[in-house]
Amino acid sequence: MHTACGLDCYDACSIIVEDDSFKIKGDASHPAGNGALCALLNKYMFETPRIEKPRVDGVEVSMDEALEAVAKAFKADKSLLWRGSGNLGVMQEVTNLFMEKIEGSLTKGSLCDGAGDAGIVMGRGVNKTLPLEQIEKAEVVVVWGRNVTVTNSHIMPYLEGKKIVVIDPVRTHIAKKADFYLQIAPRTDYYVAIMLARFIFMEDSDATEWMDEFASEHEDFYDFTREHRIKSILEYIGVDLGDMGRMLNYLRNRKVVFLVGAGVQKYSTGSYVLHAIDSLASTLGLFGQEGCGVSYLGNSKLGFDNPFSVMCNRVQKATTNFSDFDTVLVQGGNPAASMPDTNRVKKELEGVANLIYFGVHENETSQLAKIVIPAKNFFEKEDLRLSYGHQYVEAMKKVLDSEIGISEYDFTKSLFDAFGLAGLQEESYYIDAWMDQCSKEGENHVTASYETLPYADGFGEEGDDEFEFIEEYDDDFINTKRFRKYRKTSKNKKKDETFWLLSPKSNKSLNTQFVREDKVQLHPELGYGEGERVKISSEHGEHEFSVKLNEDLRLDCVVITSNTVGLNYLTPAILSEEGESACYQEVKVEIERI
Ligand SMILES: Nc1nc2c(c(=O)[nH]1)N[C@H]1C(S)=C(S)[C@@H](COP(=O)(O)OP(=O)(O)OC[C@H]3O[C@@H](n4cnc5c(=O)[nH]c(N)nc54)[C@H](O)[C@@H]3O)O[C@H]1N2
Ligand SMILES: Nc1nc2c(c(=O)[nH]1)N[C@H]1C(S)=C(S)[C@@H](COP(=O)(O)OP(=O)(O)OC[C@H]3O[C@@H](n4cnc5c(=O)[nH]c(N)nc54)[C@H](O)[C@@H]3O)O[C@H]1N2
Ligand code: SF4
Ligand SMILES: [Mo]
Repeated sequence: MHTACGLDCYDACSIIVEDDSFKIKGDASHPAGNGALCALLNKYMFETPRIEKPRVDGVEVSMDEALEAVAKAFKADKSLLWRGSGNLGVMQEVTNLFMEKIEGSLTKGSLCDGAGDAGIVMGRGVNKTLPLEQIEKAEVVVVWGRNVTVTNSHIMPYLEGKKIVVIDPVRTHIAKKADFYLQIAPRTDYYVAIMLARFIFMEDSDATEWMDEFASEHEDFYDFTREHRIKSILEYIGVDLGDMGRMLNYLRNRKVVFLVGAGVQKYSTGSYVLHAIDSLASTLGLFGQEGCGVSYLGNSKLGFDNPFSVMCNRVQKATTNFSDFDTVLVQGGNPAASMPDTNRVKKELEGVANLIYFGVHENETSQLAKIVIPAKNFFEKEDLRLSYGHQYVEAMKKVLDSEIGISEYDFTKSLFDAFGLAGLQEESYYIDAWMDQCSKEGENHVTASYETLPYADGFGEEGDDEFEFIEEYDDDFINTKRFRKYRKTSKNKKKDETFWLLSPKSNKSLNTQFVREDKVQLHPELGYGEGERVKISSEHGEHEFSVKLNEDLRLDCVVITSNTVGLNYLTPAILSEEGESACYQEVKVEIERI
């Protein structure tokens, strides 16, 4: 039997299940797989204890009693569904249909890729996924703020035999193997892209003919890049002219793919970064060409008619005021740890009369909930999986029977029944509605918007618009007092210094699912010892961590992976300027011995 991994990951692996023994393995024949599953599925997911029994007010009850308590909670005036990304199956959204019927609220915006997505839409009109076959045909792959060996390991076979360039403040595993590595200061990617574009124009390496047809405002863009002073900006990025020259050698007259990750855009200015990278790509004429393009987290639902799209009031996901609601259903998420500004979030969640947690594992949010409903995991229910990393669509088949938990569909059905509502179709109706909109490429299903050469005819919804270059950049953060103080004191003693807080993903967890961590990674030159306990603080909060030395970091950064308990006490409850996205890395922290 076949199914697919439901975890929130670029790869969306196809899985082969041996029927009687329930042994799972990767599907070697699938274009997005190499026969291997990652350690999360081989080990950590199955070692993590499940929530087995429902609870109401801390007391274990039967599923029927728990669902009755849920129905009663939804009789209250104001209710909210806050959905996380614990499972990326499309059936997660079936609960929308109930929220619409009771005129409840949903969320808008993003904890994840929203800022970058907004930047892409500003330039290209729509965010199409770059198909794997174009990555395969590239000569040069620029891995730009994506930690591919951890978060996207099944892309690795596609990088073989290519020139690899890495742009990342951390010397990652792929950076060590790269042909060229730029260890830039965090939050300077916008400038990197603008500088590279400026040099390409200066030396007449730009794709003038392509731009005349598809991006005709290129003269204005060249003028815009010239408003940026070269010397001070290169210093700010932490590179020199030689680095830029070497970088250009990989970009000039080559088939280039940029693999851009979430790392570049966890800032208020995240949309500008993707817009600038896309503008650089246009300067090189990389759209709609074989072996070229910009791959980011694509909009996998583009082109689909979504049976779960509803008209509901929506509140911000990254800065939700939970206490505005009587009843909050948290489904497949862990806002008490994954949202920014944990001090604020916990206080807000404590102010909710009926907090319902619907998930697979215990976490910070289940600990605060009045009602806890165990969910079935993705092996135990029917679903369908799209990917933000590639074009393939997989059926997620039920391959395991379990006494534990309830599926999102059955949960929704029980609420429709309790409220005497009509209009919910059979489960298979919805799965078929998605599958029927896919097309077939050989043996595999691909998304509704799949094209082998996206943007070949042009940009925008209809494909007949031009690319719009970036033409402005506003940055409040570097003008704040805090930042100036940092600049002035950076030559002072270490204890006065502030550090960028980077929070990439870990290979033992999927966000806050599975193995949790308590470490902060520091450069050995900062003078702390392995295992030493330190307090990390920001203007938003503080938390204690244990030191792990890592000489692959820049001296102005600390790293705390996103599965670390207490990380988000340090991060700000702000939204990106475009894209309504969390800005986890818009923060500087201090280190103190304890
Ligand atoms: N094993 C595993 N896989 C996962 C996940 C997981 O938790 N575990 N999570 C999944 C999810 S939800 C997502 S969104 C994706 C995200 O996966 P990625 O796109 O890989 O994002 P991150 O791991 O957050 O960060 C990627 C890289 O950005 C770098 N970085 C940080 N700041 C900057 C910067 O200012 N500029 C540049 N150029 N680089 C910077 C970091 O050092 C890191 O190497 O991964 C998915 N895959
Ligand atoms: N500081 C910092 N914070 C971050 C990030 C960062 O880079 N830095 N990354 C952000 C990103 S990219 C993301 S995507 C968010 C993720 O944040 P969330 O969306 O809150 O995801 P998780 O924390 O992984 O919690 C997922 C929960 O879903 C439950 N679950 C799993 N499968 C199912 C299922 O089938 N049904 C139901 N009902 N529940 C299920 C699990 O029990 C798990 O506890 O975190 C964000 N938080
Ligand atoms: S978490 Fe990602 S790499 Fe691991 S099995 Fe699932 S889809 Fe594949
Ligand atoms: Mo994410």
